[in-house]
Amino acid sequence: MKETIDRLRSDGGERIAAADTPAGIEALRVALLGRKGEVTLLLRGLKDVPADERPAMGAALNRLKVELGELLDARQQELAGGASGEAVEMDLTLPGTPPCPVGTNHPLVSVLESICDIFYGMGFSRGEGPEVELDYYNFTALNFPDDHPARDIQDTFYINDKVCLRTQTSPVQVRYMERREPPLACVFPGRVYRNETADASHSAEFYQIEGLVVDTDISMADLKNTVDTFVRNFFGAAEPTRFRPHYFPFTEPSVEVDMQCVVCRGKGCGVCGQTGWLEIMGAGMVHPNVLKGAGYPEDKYTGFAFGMGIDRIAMLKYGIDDIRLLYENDLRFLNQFRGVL
Ligand code: 2U9
Repeated sequence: MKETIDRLRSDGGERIAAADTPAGIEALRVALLGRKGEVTLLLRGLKDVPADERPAMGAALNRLKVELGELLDARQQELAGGASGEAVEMDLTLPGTPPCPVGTNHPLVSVLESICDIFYGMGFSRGEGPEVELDYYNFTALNFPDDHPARDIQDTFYINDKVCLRTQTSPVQVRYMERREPPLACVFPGRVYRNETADASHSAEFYQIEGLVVDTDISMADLKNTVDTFVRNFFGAAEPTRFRPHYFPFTEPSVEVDMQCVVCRGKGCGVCGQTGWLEIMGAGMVHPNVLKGAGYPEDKYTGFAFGMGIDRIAMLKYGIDDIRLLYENDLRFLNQFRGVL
């Protein structure tokens, strides 16, 4: 029996080392240690061993059983971890982990960047500033009279008496002028806040881009040319534009700018309210009080400024009929712009 035990030790060890799948190891465990396994049968045969040899044979057989069990466990673990570099049994028909979709810009950001690109092409640079702003920069420096309705608590989110969420990006331009001498040409994109109830065309937060050009001899003709160049580049066709007189505290004269309706080409439709025109921005010549407030010498410089809602421009270009879609982050909506913008 001693020889059988020795043979089983070396032979069993080799067979375990040669097994190359977890299922193969389980089959070996049954063949060696199972109810009818080779070691089990030897243990049962102990009764036929002479009584004086039985204790030593029993101990040797138990050691063999433990050794083979340990070898089986070690090989099983090796195969499960693939540590040996040998083939691991796996079910290739199981569905894989879906790849994490690559992120993409929000359509508002894409529109913002493509508007900026057009102005960079005309020599503008870009400025940004704080969203939490002093009442001074948001209103006073922009020539808002103390009792102007836009200062009303209805429209402005106040943090305290002197601090509010900016209602336009214009305060950034005042800060910009304070630190620079003309000539300057710069666009100022960013998020702004107004205390409004949300509906299809209003949101308490939205995106604006404003532009400012200050130099000697800047005129409304420069403004018109800049606006037309923007419209031609952004909307892709030479849509006519028109100026309508308007009032803003920070510009004089002030205008609202319309472009011919992109849907009906001026004939009148539901999108343009049958007028044939779409309002795209406000603009004007920078008010002398604003230039003076920035510390520029009186009568030396003139400038124009304009402002538009990026949401509105995106909605016009892509036929979006509800501004709230731009803030709900519904992937069914957002994914329509993947790879398009
Ligand atoms: C300075 C001087 C002048 C910026 C301007 C507008 C006209 C305008 C609105 C468009 C739609 C805001 O998003 S909106 O509601 N803006 O109509 N903004 S001129 O004029 C400035 C800005 C800064 C120092």
